[in-house]
Amino acid sequence: MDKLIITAALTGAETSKEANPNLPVSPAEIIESAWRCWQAGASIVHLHARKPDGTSTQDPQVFGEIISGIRERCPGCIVQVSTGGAVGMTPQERLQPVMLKPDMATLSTGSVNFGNDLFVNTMEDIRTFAKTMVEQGVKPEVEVFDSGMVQNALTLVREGILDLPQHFDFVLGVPGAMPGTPEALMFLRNLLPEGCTWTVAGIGRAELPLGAMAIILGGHVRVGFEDNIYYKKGQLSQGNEQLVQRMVRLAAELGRPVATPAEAREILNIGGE
Ligand code: KMH
Ligand code: ZN
Repeated sequence: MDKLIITAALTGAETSKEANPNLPVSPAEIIESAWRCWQAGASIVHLHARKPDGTSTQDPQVFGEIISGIRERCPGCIVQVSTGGAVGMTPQERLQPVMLKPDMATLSTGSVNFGNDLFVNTMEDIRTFAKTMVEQGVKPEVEVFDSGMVQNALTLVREGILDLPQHFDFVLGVPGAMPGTPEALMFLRNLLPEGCTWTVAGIGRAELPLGAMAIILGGHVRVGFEDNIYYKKGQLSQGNEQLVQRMVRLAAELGRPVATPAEAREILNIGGE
């Protein structure tokens, strides 16, 4: 079994400081949170950016500031930008941070209800996103909110746009998408072709149990305020690093070593440092 890759999803697009005052929002706060998570054992940071008023942005200048700060303070850490952005953004807007050549970028391979909103990804847009990532040398993380998204990713493989093995992230527990249950995780994992890697992002209270399952099953784990702002019921997390530290402890208890960023690069076949 590979060593465990922990991703810290630091900010997201939907969470607010009103919900958890410890949410990192400004570039300086995001860089500091990335450093703490990297120190705690995260090898990937998944990034969203915000405007000074707290609303979501895909502005490459803001992403550029965050990425260069993280590269300086967390050498080797794998930088993954969101191309999901926030619901309602145009595809062109969402794709912008890929041009900064981060190590990775998310690639949502389908459309889904997202609470009261719709998260729209047409096949044409998915192809454009995937081709752009390949052209820029950016490794995709295929974001799966619903099972058809695995099928769409495999369509891209058949079309020769993506190759195998790919790396997947199962985001489970978004209202309107697949639930944060063990059955949903097993179902999705069993759809993947041999050799593909996967991580799980359990939303809210699903974060901890699905993380534990992934540790046991040989998958990887994503934690952080994008997915969950609580440490436990009724208790807000003091920082993203607290959620990373818990996964590190759990992995130690379950006998699964945690990957360094260099080891994570090897597992995911990402060059450079
Ligand atoms: N904010 C969601 C609508 C991603 O980062 O690529 C999409 C999202 C996925 O967060
Ligand atoms: Zn995201």
